[in-house]
Amino acid sequence: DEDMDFVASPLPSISTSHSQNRWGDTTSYAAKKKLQSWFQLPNGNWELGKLLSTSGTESVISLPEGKVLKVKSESLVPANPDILDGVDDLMQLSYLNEPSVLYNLQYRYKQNMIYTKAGPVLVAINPFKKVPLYGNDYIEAYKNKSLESPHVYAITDTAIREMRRDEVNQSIIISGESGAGKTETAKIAMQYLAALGGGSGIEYEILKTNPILEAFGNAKTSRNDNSSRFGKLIEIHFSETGKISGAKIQTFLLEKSRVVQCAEGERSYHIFYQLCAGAPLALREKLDLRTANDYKYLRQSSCHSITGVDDAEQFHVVVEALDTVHVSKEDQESVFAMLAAVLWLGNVSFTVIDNENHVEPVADEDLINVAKLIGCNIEELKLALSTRKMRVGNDNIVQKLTLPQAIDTRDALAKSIYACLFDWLVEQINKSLAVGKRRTGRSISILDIYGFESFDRNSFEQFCINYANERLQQHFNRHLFKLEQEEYIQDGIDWAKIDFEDNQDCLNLFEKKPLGLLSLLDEESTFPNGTDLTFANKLKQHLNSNSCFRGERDKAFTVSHYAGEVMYDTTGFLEKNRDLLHLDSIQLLSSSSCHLPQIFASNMLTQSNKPVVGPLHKAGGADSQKLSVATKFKGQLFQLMQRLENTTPHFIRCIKPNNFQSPGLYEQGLLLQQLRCCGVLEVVRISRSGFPTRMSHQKFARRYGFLLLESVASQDPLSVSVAILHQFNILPEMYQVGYTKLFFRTGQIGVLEDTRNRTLHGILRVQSCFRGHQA
Ligand code: AOV
Ligand code: MG
Repeated sequence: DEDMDFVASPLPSISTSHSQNRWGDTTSYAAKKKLQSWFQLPNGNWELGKLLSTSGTESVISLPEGKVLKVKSESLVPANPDILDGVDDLMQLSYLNEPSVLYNLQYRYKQNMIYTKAGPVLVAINPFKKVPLYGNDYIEAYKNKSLESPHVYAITDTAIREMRRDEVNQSIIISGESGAGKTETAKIAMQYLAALGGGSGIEYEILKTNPILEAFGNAKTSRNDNSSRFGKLIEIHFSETGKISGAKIQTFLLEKSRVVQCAEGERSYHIFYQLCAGAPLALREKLDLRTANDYKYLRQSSCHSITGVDDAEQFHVVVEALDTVHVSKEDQESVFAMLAAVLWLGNVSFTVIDNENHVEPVADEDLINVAKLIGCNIEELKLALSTRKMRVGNDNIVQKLTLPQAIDTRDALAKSIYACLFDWLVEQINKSLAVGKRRTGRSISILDIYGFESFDRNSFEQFCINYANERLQQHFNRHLFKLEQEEYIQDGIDWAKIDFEDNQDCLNLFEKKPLGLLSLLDEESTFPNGTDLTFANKLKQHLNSNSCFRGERDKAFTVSHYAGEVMYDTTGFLEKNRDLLHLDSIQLLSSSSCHLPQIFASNMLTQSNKPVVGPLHKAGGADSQKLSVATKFKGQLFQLMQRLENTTPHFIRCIKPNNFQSPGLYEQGLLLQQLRCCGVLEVVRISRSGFPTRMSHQKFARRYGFLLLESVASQDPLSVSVAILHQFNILPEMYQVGYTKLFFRTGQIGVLEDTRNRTLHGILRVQSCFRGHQA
């Protein structure tokens, strides 16, 4: 007897067949036969099974392919009633278990509904294909609220509304692993804001910053064909009339090592390939441009093109965008000359000139081109690349460089030219977007940083990127736990604040002084004799007792990040952290007859990042004033967090359904891992210990009122609701009555829903009998 089965079931689940019935489709309830629950297959995937019988500890279930299994009852996880299939907020699920969350997201994803709310958070699952959810019609629909399903537009609209209503600056904080869709999401949010208009075309300018910054700051990695290699905060300002009055972009730590080295299958920055492929003839001749394959820096990886991307065409998009943000044609040409200089610099080779292995650059076409493009004297360039002036006591001496030293010097120069160029471009963009006079001081900021990364080999760059993500994760946790608990308090229910597990331990591992990763790195960077190996050993010596740290063989160590373990190889850590550019190189740039190198040189000199003059390769001595890269980055992140703290945050969690950038492939395990570690399930977890199901008094009374056996004296929704609760013996600890809503613990609404379904089922049966008699 099915009904007996139901009563005997240890599972409170009441849903039956996994049919396609939708909300309110009461007729199909009659078709239901078996109870449903989730069963985990050996491969880790969850499958919806029909519970055939259960006897205490053992249950028999049938899986979709007709397989029947005897399983431990405790291995089954209750599934939600079908009425909750594809709900647009995970908070509406009665059972917030992992398979139910996964199923709900997948259910939606299959129908191109890539956005789902997880309480206050918007979850966005990367579709890896064009989905028909964007454009002016959609923007209009969200603006006039004729569409309200979860969307980046909806969250951006909320931000605008709250900015106006509360007169508080807002932020849209986008996070997720590399390739999850953060940058695309940020652009979608910008699109919505731009639709508010501004006047004098400022909104177009803002949109055009994207192709520029992506060309210069994004590259193909093994994770993402268009991976951001810098962090970005764009602050969009509004006038009293709610129009855009300007914007300001702040960037964080560009991965400059990519300019001189890149892994097989990856690319350097897009702009290099775009320039090589798309420069018009006159420019090609002027810069002596060749193809990407003619440049050593680009040739290190055999990958020079990206499927579906036309670099030549992109070049024109970038030029147009530069025009839009008022970078003059003359400046544009200087920009391209700097790019070409970097490329030619990579081709400069050296010959040994004495028996001490000292070298000097080969005076060939490569070197001549570099000198020409930088606008400096060839002899001075040669000297800058092969010698170093040093001060010993009161004497100036000149030291010759060995091959590795000369190569480092050359690469350091290429990296700094590129990094300076990037910063300079951002500065030009900011000048063009400068906030007008009619601003209110109110703004909406959109944060898009590089996502959490774990490659086969992880270096200093991943170390910094993952540290940034760790900081952002903390911000996310704090706010979500706070918000969640505030809702209870606002609605006046009894609520003992709960503590939550956070990633503070991992942050401490990084930030603690003097024995944290960053401090130890800095300390070792300032030791003249410090090497990557001594650094790794020092970490092992001091941090091995830390639960987030594990020393590894050779020069490696592992950190347990919120998003998973990452093993870092310390090779190059000290050098990248010191990030030296010797005075000789800066002097070379300042001797240039060109405009940009001069600006770069003076920026390098005035930055807090003071260059170090000798000792040779023992740079960063005790007298150095230079801030290390890691310390500077940490400072930037602290500042960023402070700025965000002064805003009302709106969180978007991007999730990638597979590691192949492939549409339609939904890997449950990968999704689950991201949901777990990115904190979405964390939000779900708090909800579990709280009251995840909420329903307004009205809705509750409407939905279940007809089940009342005795009439209620007062028909107001609250009285009806309370009567229902009593009739069904919902235990007092299982719910709370708020001012406007009823709050239920997990699973409670399922009991009511079941009775409702069975009652409707009964009514239908009676009706069909009745009709049968009539026929
Ligand atoms: P990311 O910013 O999160 O990675 P992207 O925003 O660059 O990831 O997204 C990666 C790719 O996924 C894009 O190039 C698109 O092909 C696709 N994609 C993402 N969102 C959408 C969408 N809404 N519609 C269609 N395609 C999309 V990184 O920058 O690597 O952390 O450092
Ligand atoms: Mg990105």
